[in-house]
Amino acid sequence: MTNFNIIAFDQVTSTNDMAFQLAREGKANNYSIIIANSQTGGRGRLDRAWVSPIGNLYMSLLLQFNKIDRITDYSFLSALAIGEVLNFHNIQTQYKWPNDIILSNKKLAGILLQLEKINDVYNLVIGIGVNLVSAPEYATHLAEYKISREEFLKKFCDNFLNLQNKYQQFGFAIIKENWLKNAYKIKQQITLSNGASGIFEGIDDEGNLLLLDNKGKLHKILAEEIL
Ligand code: BT5
Repeated sequence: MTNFNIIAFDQVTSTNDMAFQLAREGKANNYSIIIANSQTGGRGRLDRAWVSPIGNLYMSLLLQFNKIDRITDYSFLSALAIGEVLNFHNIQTQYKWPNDIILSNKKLAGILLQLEKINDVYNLVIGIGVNLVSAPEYATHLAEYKISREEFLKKFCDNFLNLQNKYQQFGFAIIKENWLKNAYKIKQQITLSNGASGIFEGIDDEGNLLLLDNKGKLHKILAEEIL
């Protein structure tokens, strides 16, 4: 049985930064989880800020590998682990490509993967923010459901291990299949941050978005946002 080692802080700049710092110091290792009550420099992708007041969940799960490819598989796997916690509470969310969790068309949670090689070991940090009690006005939260941070974290860890077992046995296909069942705007018209628009057909075996343009041509999108 894998033991998650939870290391808790009151306030940090970012739990992802703290995870790397502790990994460098040998104080965090495989399956360590850094949590904090609040973050002063919470981050999203492309250095965007993650609003991080007290009360929500800010966590970073550290995984260590001797060799790693297919890092982004873990982004989809983590999204499923979050989605399944919410399903358990009868909350139906959707997965927005590449890494958001959406509730009633608004962002509820985000995932930030970062990788750093330290002494020949690949340290993958999966940073997760879930709005348990509050959110910026353009986003949404779970306050009415009264889910504690501890409860959420415990369920997340169970789900993560389950999914990771399946992933190790069956590969990305099993993750992809489940992710697609709940994908936000799937088979609908979407516009991307690069201005391209078309039908969101699905994702490929690398997790790239497949966009069908109005001339019937399928485009593989590696890194844009759905607007
Ligand atoms: C993400 O980035 O969605 C990844 C967020 C990961 C946050 C966690 S918290 C624990 C760990 N430590 C960190 O420092 N980070 C991770 P992205 O897809 O780039 O989305 C960022 C955008 O989401 C921002 O530009 C805002 O528009 C929006 N946003 C910021 N704070 C939010 C919040 N609390 N809830 C919902 N949306 C938010």
